[in-house]
Amino acid sequence: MKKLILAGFISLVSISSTFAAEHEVRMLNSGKDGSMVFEPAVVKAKEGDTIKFIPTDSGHSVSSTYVPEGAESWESEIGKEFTVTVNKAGTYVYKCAPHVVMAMVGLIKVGDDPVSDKAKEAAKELAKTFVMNKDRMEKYLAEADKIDTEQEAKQESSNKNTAEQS
Ligand SMILES: [Cu+2]
Repeated sequence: MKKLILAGFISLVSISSTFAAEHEVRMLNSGKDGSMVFEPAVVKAKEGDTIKFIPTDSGHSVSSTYVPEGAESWESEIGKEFTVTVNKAGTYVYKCAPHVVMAMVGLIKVGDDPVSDKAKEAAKELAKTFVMNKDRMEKYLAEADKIDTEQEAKQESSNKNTAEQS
């Protein structure tokens, strides 16, 4: 019996680790947040997930400006599709090199921890170089934090439901 439980546990673990998700982010001249945007600009991911940047419009690139400790920074070629695997938990900040002054930036939040002060600082430092859409980074940071709140609320209500049922 013990062996059976252990086998079940191992298969569960391996199933969950094979479910790495791929998130798609489009690079656009015009999107919901205005001109020169990554869409979605805020991605919530798990460790091991991949983020695929799609050059829907030409002339864009994606390069990291802040990555969590131990993670690799990246820089794509302009106009090319680019995929990055996020292996470390934390928040990744990135920009489109040609359009960073227009606030063409994005965030990837990996794991359930809130955005770290270090990442926030780096994001705000980058935002100082914006000459247009100056409030965009604040909006994105707020959105990254909001994702947590929503998930916690969902978690809490499902815990409550379970408690009520038992
Ligand atoms: Cu761009």
